[in-house]
Amino acid sequence: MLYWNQSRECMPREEMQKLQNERLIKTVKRVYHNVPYYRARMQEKGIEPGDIKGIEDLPKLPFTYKQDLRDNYPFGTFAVPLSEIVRIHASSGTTGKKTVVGYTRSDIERWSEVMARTLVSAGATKESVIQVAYGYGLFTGGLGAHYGAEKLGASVIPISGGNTRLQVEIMKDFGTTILACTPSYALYMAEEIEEAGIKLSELKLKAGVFGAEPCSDAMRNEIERKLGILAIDIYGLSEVIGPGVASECPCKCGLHIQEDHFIPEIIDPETEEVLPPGSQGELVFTTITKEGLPLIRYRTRDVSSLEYSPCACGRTLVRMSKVTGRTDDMLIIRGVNVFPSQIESVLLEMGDTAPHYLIIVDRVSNLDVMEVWVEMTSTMFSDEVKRIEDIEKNIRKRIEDTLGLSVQVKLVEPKSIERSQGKAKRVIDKRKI
Ligand code: DLL
Repeated sequence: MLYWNQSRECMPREEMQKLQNERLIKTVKRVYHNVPYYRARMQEKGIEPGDIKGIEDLPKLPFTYKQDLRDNYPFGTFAVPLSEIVRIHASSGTTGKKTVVGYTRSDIERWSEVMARTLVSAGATKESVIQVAYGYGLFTGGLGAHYGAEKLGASVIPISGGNTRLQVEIMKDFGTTILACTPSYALYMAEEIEEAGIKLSELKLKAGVFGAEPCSDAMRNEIERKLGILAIDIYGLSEVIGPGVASECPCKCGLHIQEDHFIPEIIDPETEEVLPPGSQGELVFTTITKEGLPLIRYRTRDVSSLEYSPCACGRTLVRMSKVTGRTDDMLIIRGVNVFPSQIESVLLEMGDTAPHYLIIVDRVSNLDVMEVWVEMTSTMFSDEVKRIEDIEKNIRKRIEDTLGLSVQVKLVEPKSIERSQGKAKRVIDKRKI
């Protein structure tokens, strides 16, 4: 099987644009009438749904930011009553509150469809045994891949993340053919396989769909070599739907965006101007089929570019280049999105220490590790060791509860963290991705 939905994935451009026009017009009407937030933003810009006749009118519409979703926390930007929502997921916000996303029953159906396309582009079929080692829960990775795999009719192993020894044992015993997890976890598993003395010939693994964090070509090559598989980069974000927004095909020359559901634009993050195809800039998405949480011109903060030329795989869907960075300071640590401001909020709320901190991220044995250095106040510095240790422990617990990630906390001497004259340097990222 080459495609899951050939008529859509290989649709001639003019037909795709016609479909996008129709769907965009409907979406704009829907948000204007159902979401007070969008109505207000469009009124501010002096536009009405009738002004949007097709995708050429996209630049007339206002942008949506992560902050807008937070301001309307939790359900304020949903376009349907809660009784129509069958699933709620969430991802990290920049500070305390999460970004909440809701799906109607038919949103889940569409999400499964785009994830089935993604899995098929990695070579999955109904004969495949798919080990879903993305986290299940508020994170969209696990259930997104799960529903796509079930729609395809494959056999799904919903193992979720962690417990690597068991992952490897199951991979061997159940004959997993497709692995779904973050690329760094795939490398970690490769190591575990080696340590467990399992030979690649004892496994049936053929391919992996790896995403949720950046993966360079060098890292991909290493995964492919160590696991003896085809490694496909898959991209998505909770706000837009979760995984399933875009995925590579075996040609590995960009990620095909599921354009019949999501319209991409590349903008200059400073001037907010739309840039021509091929230019690098910030990726912006408008969803055109979602019911629960339709998004108009959502600022992803991911840096990429768009390529419209035909792909050797036969798909006509536009390709986005691998995400190379972000226009904000979000870090992705073991697949979890972390904003330095979340850590700052915890420290300020606790108020035990000075407001100076430094986050140090590294990759040790293919696993991301994060250490937070926090400066003691001068009074604290003269305190007894036991009290300092207690504070350290409390800070660690609060940060771990907030991020859902384990961290190391180190209290350091007053004035030992370098002060900045301009923008404070809060993060040292030593990972070579
Ligand atoms: O990471 C959804 C996902 C799950 C995608 C599983 C792929 C596989 P969020 O937690 O909302 O959703 O994080 C979204 O992660 O804006 C990017 O910065 C980053 N990201 C996701 N996929 C990739 C990728 C999921 N393939 C944020 N390459 C996005 C680089 C990625 N960064």
